[in-house]
Amino acid sequence: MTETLDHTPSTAREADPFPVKGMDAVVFAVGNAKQAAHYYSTAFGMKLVAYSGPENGSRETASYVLTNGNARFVFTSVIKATTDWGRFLDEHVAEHGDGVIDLAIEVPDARAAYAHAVAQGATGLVEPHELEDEHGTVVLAAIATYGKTRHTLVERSGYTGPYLPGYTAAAPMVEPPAKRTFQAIDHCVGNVELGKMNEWVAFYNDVMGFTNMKEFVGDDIATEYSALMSKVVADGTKKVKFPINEPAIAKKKSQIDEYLEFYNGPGVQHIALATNDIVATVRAMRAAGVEFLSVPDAYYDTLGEWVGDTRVPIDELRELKILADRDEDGYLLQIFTKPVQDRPTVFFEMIERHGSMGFGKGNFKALFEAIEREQDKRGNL
Ligand code: TYF
Ligand code: FE
Repeated sequence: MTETLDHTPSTAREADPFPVKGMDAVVFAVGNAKQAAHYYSTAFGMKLVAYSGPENGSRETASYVLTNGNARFVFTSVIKATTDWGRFLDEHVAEHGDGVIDLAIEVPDARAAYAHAVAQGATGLVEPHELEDEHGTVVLAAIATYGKTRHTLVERSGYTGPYLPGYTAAAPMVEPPAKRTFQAIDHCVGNVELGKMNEWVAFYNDVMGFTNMKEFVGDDIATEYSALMSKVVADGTKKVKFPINEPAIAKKKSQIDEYLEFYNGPGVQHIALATNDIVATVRAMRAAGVEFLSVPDAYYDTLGEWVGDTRVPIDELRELKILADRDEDGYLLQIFTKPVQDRPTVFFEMIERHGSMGFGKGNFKALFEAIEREQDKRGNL
């Protein structure tokens, strides 16, 4: 037997098998992308930057691209389905209501990322291919994740267009707010069926080399009040963070079961948006009509005792119903919207981090009780 020496430099040997640059976009399939774009402009303070539709060569779908800092959302609707893609979108909206179809990830090398993912067992949905226009070339590929959700792998390599080839720059729908409401996607949460959480955690471990973050909601806490189990996977730089929830058996129907029932399967539950002034953000969003979950006043009576000093006085947190949590690394402020469509499915979180890399574990009890009060209002007992 001959011995093979490994001449690979140690840096390359230890290199991340699936390097990522960050979230590229959250893509929603909706019934009316024009109105969704308006809501995310006026209520979430985002800015329309690009458009694709019949006016610029896309006769089947209309897509609106909105940004806020590094965060990018795309809203797509079918105009008239003529291909499998249009029929997929039509069916998606009929079955799931408005929802997320794609958590697109920017990668330095889409071909390598796709090859690695598929070799590690991912289902390939779109083979790597180039798209080109006068602004440059991008490489796209896509793999499947939970439910009908996908991860498009986007290699931008210097592309200078407003989004992707096929899109043209668009003027904002309304004057964007003077003060930015948020600047990045902090994490994207998936709900999967009972017993599937660990499979999906293993998927991200194997396919993307993501590692488990320390915060998780285990059996003990689940059965007591949360009726869910949750684990968080993240890339090595912690720029892309994906918590995965599954329902747990409890006295009442789990909030995750409610989602799975009304979404008709697994999918994206919430998107957390990072802000550096949650007070201003929540004031602006409330003024624009966004509804947030409320915790009882009693939460604030004891908050100072365990959270200590935060940038925002407790009275202001109390007024706006913002939650706070602290761990060994620092603290965070967070708040959750009610579902943003009639189905009790997708919602948003606004989060202001000061050192803490957690997800608000100290708030799970108060938060989950607030969610249960909303479930009760919907007749869910
Ligand atoms: O992303 C998280 O883990 C936190 C907490 O249904 C959370 O935002 C977890 C589950 C849930 C709502 C919030
Ligand atoms: Fe969250």
